[in-house]
Amino acid sequence: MGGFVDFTYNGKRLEGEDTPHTKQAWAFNGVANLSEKPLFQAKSGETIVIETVNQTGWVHAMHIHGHHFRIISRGDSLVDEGKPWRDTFLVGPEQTTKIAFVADNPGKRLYHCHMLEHAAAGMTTWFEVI
Ligand SMILES: [Cu+2]
Repeated sequence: MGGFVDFTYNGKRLEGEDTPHTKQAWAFNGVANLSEKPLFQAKSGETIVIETVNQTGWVHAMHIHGHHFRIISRGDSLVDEGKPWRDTFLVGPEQTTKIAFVADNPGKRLYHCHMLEHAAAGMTTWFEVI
């Protein structure tokens, strides 16, 4: 939804005309919905920084399962928003936000947009803490 870019869904590269059939319109790093491999793997206790670059014209409510995080920057600004632990953050159109957390809850965890129509349409990925 940021202008058509190539992305894959279920291991297949989608063309623009595939969208009505697959109902996939969003992607993380070029992959719509759950990929076979995790977005990343972390060792338990490892500090993780996720930089989310929103290359769309929409606001998204990014949500992580199994962990709480702090927002460490939005755009070029370091932030301290006073509510240090979160499980969801808003990322604005064309905005970059960095979050950090300690991956201390082993398992397979979702990272997705909490606007559930976006999540169902591709904006869902996962990571693994081992
Ligand atoms: Cu969204």
